[in-house]
Amino acid sequence: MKVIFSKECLLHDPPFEVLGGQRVPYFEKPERLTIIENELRSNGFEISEELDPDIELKEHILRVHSADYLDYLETAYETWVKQGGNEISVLPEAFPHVNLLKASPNVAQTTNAIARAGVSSLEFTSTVFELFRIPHEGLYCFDLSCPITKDTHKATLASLRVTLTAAKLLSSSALDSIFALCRPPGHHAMPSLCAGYCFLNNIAIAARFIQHTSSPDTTKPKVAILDIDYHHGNGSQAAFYDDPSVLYVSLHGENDYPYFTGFTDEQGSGEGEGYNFNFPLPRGTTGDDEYCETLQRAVAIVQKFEPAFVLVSLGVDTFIDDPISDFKVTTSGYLRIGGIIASIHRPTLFVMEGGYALESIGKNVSNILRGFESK
Ligand code: OKP
Ligand code: ZN
Repeated sequence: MKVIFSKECLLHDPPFEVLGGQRVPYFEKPERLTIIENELRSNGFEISEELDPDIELKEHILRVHSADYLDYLETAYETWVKQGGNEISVLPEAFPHVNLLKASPNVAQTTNAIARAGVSSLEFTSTVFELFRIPHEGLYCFDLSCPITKDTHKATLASLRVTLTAAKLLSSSALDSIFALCRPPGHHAMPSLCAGYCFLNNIAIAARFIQHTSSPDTTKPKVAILDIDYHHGNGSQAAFYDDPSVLYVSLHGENDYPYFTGFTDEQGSGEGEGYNFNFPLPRGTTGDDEYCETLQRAVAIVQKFEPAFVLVSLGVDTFIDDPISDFKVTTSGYLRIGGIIASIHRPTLFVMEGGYALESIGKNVSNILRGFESK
């Protein structure tokens, strides 16, 4: 399987995040990628750092994200520093909660740069921000895991270019599969929100990219997203919630981050009803057998959909020793998982998402890909 990678993905390197009420070293580290890269190399995978320069990223990003959010990601660091913020990173400390705004519409008039509240009633959005020169950060973020450093924007674009280069190769040649080895990850990112280490939703943008760049005389290809990261991909779910041409199926830890999404009764809306499937699994007890059993059911749903392409949100934070997750999947379990995904028999794009156990992340990812290939 060919692997696409870029060193620019390593540029995003915030020193800390706030987790469990504490300041802790950032879990989503650049080393994650270099460890995987080295392991894949020593397993004989071909790794290409040649990215496609012709893909107009912005055009494709705008199919999933809003223009003002994109503008925010591009300028947030600069604006923050200019207004006296620290030079480490942009990190909000107050969020324009809808109930706060309902009670006091005047919060939109704050000009206090230190409060860093990023306030607006949701109807006003960015126009008012520009008018009053109000800091944006709280508006475009829903947790404390997404510090924006000097190079974050550059890294997020590299991450996306890796993904779209891989998507283009898969959809334009006769490849069975390809792996986008990228970070920051994407599946939590919403149209106008970063969170869960995610800024741009790589896999959602790739799904739209494939649909929009396929030959005009064929019908729009159906795409299935299979999300095997430990966390529910709220952003990917939201991007296609009312769209029957993109199926979203996720296995994830029950009652864990992002906490407010991922329940079984989220099944899609309007025309998209019946094209969204969530499989929350119990924390603490879900091991190889339980996981693979549910994955078989998820795969059966994907097969019935008959997608032209399968896009896999590849997280290995389901691993037994993952520091922020609660499943018990083992290193050899990933060989089985790869094999089950291969049984769909469709061209498959793997996109890197989570996985934080540095000692095993390389082997775990390589086992999924090897399991897929040997099936
Ligand atoms: C990103 B990905 C859990 C706190 C979680 C953010 C986790 C983001 C995971 N106790 N904080 O899906 O791997
Ligand atoms: Zn995850």
